[in-house]
Amino acid sequence: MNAEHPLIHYIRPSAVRTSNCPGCGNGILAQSILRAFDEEGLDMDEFVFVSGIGCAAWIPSPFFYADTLHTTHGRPIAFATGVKLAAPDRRVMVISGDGDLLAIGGNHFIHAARRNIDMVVICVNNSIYGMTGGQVAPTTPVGLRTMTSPYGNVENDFDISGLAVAAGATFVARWTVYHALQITKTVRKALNHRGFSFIEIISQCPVQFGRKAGMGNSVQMFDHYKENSVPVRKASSMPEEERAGKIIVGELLEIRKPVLDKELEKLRQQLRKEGGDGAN
Ligand SMILES: Cc1ncc(C[n+]2csc(CCOP(=O)(O)OP(=O)(O)O)c2C)c(N)n1
Ligand code: SF4
Ligand SMILES: [Mg+2]
Repeated sequence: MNAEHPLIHYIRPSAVRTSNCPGCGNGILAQSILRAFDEEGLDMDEFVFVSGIGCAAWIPSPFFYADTLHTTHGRPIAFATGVKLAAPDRRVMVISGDGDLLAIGGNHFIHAARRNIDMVVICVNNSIYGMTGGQVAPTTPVGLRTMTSPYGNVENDFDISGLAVAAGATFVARWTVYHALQITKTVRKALNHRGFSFIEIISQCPVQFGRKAGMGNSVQMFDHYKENSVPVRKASSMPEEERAGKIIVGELLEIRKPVLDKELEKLRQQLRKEGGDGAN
């Protein structure tokens, strides 16, 4: 029997062995993303996948058999912006971690959302810096003991999807890795949206987060996601105290606004017509 994985042709032949720990949520997410490409019948050659540094950053690079840019910590959106503005015909997808995109990379994130740059950004929110040994992140819940908060985290955590909405993103969604099929559907939608699309994926890091937060192993964390996720429509009619501790999932925002590369092109054409500086 041929037991070849149906998505294997999307994986770079030299990179079929994953570097992720057993039970990590990253594998589920990688499959859900690739299934979206498969179902949309998209050509990976049209895309540039960009990531920073961290376990999540390994999802596209080196695994996706496509043009991938594995950049420096915190800078994938800056590189992705450069790609999109220099080569607007290429489609851009950023896949990286919560620390990478929202701690050191937070400024790039909010300004790319504000400018509505045409790219899909998928953030693996495992509430921790996984790759470097479990340091506190801006997504780490208050009270959690981590390597850098040995007496419990005293800092408030970000609602990163809320931040994306407030900063000006035009498509925003949140799922957990328990929602593998929903992730695929949402990624397909994001791929058909023009502008800054942000998808937050709550994912388990059983090694650096689960055992420290007392959430147990990957199966127990998975059960937690299943039992505590509430669809956004239902959540909107729930009293505040019932919503506490719940993970609000679903598509949170989809609006249309001018997209940066198209606006720049319009400006260039206008300046060319007027014989101004845009002629070059
Ligand atoms: C400028 C810089 N600062 C710090 C680091 C160390 N570093 C590498 S990955 C990382 C955090 C990764 O966390 P996250 O983005 O959440 O990814 P995860 O491993 O959790 O998927 C840090 C602090 C670095 N490589 N470069
Ligand atoms: S350290 Fe955590 S996030 Fe990184 S590969 Fe292992 S389980 Fe996944
Ligand atoms: Mg992380």
